Amino acid sequence: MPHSSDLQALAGLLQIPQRVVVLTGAGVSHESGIPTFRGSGGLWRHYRPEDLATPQAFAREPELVWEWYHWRRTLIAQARPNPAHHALVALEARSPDFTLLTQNVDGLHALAGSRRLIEIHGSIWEVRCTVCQAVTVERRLDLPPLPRCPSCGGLLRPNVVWFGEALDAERLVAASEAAQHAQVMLVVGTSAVVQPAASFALWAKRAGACLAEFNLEPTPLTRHCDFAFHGQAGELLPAFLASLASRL
Ligand code: BJW
Ligand code: ZN
Repeated sequence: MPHSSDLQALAGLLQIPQRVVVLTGAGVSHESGIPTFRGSGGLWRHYRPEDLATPQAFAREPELVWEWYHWRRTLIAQARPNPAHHALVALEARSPDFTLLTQNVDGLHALAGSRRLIEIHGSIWEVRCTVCQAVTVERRLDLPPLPRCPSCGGLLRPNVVWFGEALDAERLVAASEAAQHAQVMLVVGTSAVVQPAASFALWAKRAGACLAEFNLEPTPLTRHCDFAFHGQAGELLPAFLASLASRL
């Protein structure tokens, strides 16, 4: 089925209250100066994911993995939410039933003011003890190269989900339920290749949702979408919100 790129038509659908779910990825934070993972300038072009984002890599070379996370934490600490993050806050405010599922670990959705938010891959601002499993918020940037747990002395790790690791069970259930009950699902700035996140959109579609993608380029999900908009999320989403507002 060919998809539409008519923002007004998508805005028209939301004139009637709908259960809205949004799935975001690294593309949403790109305009805040945070590199994406894949594609030109993506993090994976310089580092192999299996070297950095797996439990095996951390067991083998925790210094290297922490070095990467110290660098990213410093970069993200300087970043501010962009118009795409703000547009999603505005969409939440006008939607009676709204859930934002993000793969991003940077915390920018929360900083922008999103509240009905599930960070399915965790947060770069939390650490977890590899021994006692305690999770704590840690925003200091001057951590030692290999930070240790203040309670038990165990090695700390970023509280994020690496390849081969299970998503937090509660978040996974909440995200799956939201996806399966969505009437409209917006998929923004994700390459839609990492599971299970990419499948949330397909489950929503299978359960009858209208699927709309906002991305610089087509993804494996595009052919399943009812709407596909190509461009910068920071321009497309505010334009979409403006279309909604002009219909009030
Ligand atoms: C713009 C833009 C602009 C740019 N405007 N757009 C089934 C089949 C095959 C494999 C698997 C499977 N199930 C599980 C797997 C394995 C694996 C997986 O998916 N592998 C695939 C790569 C093949 N999945 C897992 O391992 C997951 N775990 C799991 O399933 O566990 C099962 C299990 C059960 C029980 C016990 C044990 C295990 C976990 C996945 C964790 C992913 N982790 C990372 C790192 C997080 C921490 C960190 O950030 O440091 O998450 S990897 C990385 O990819 C990160 C991201 O969240 C994730 C997705 O990337 P994203 O967000 O899509 O970014 P990009 O860069 O890929 O795309 C950016 C997009 O934006 C592009 O499309 C651009 O065009 C666009 N863009 N600028 C609009 N301005
Ligand atoms: Zn501990």
